[in-house]
Amino acid sequence: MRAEPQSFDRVLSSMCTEPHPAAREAAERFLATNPGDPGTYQSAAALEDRAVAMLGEIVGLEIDTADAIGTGDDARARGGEPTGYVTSGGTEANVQAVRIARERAASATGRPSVVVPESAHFSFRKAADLLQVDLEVVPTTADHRVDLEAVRAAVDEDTAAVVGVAGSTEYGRVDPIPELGEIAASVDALLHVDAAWGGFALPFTDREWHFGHAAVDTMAIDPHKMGQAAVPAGGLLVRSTDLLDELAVDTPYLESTSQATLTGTRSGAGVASAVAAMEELWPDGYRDQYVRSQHNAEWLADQLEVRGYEVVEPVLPLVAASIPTPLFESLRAEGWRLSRTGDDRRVRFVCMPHVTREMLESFLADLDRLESRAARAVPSPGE
Ligand code: 0PR
Repeated sequence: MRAEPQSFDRVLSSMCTEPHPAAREAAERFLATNPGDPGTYQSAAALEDRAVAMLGEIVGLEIDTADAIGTGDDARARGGEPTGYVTSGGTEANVQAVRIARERAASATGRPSVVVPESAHFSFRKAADLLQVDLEVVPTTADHRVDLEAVRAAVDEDTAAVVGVAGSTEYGRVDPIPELGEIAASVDALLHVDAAWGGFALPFTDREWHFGHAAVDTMAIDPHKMGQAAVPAGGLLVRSTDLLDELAVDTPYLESTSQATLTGTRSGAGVASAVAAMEELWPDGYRDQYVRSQHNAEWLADQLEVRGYEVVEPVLPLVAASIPTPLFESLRAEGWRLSRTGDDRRVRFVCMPHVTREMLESFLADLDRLESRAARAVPSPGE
């Protein structure tokens, strides 16, 4: 096999990044372990407890490590303790959160629904399909955050969960989480927060978004995005073990008694790399990275504005800008990895840790060169 992975030096569209060296090393070391079988792979399972405890610290959820997944009866007997597990990514965390809510719902019609903003990731569509729940998509306002009035109008006795996004995929926006919690509680629904991408940046902002700030029941936060862990390492955090138990199935021939994960065999590499990255970077390394990435995003936004492009200002390190399609295509042809929003085809620049100022300068130099070439190609009026 001679293929090489892509280099990150022109990647501006991805929510993944170069893993931290310690995370890469840990991933390699734990490649052949399976935390899905904690009775056999005990050190991987212990690392998962550690991962969940550290994620809990990041999202304001105090977790007794003994209560993390894999401990079966013990955890259940204690009940009510916050917990979670390392998922394959944000998709699994979101699917499982919807599954918890569906299991919990005492739906009047027998067909529970989940209210999501239009800014929600497409994984909620997968969840709705798989779990046969209705997805009620509500609009966002001009600032790309969920329209609270529309959420109030959408919830009813069939609502199993209300979803808020803390760091949206397309615009990096944070929904008003405490208000969504109140609306969810008013109809006895759960509140799920999707912080899959934003979760490792948000602790360093002044926004109210975490378990300690609001009535959050479940949350997605992915080490394999801003957390600088290797893929696959997502996170699902749950306010209490009785909620996680909604997912548990019995595992008769394993030494552990039940399993709440969606996948069975799963890589210990993601788990180990998540712990290694968080031990290296939480909190100072993540803070420094957030500050660097946010400055880069703001600098890029200014540079694009000066050049006359319409820019959606970065709240988190993600800039969206209107760049004409032919120019977008020329940039892609030069090797720049760019992608666009679904609605008005704005180019998204995700300022992940591998995105440096030098890289952005080199991008802008290409943009200017291609732009002036395009301008020269258009005959001026009267020619
Ligand atoms: N929630 C949010 C807010 C997300 O942005 C994403 C993924 C997910 C959930 C789903 O996470 P997983 O992809 O880990 O299951 N957002 C990116 C997207 O779909 C994922 C991505 C990552 C895309 C790397 C490209 C890429 O190179 O745009």
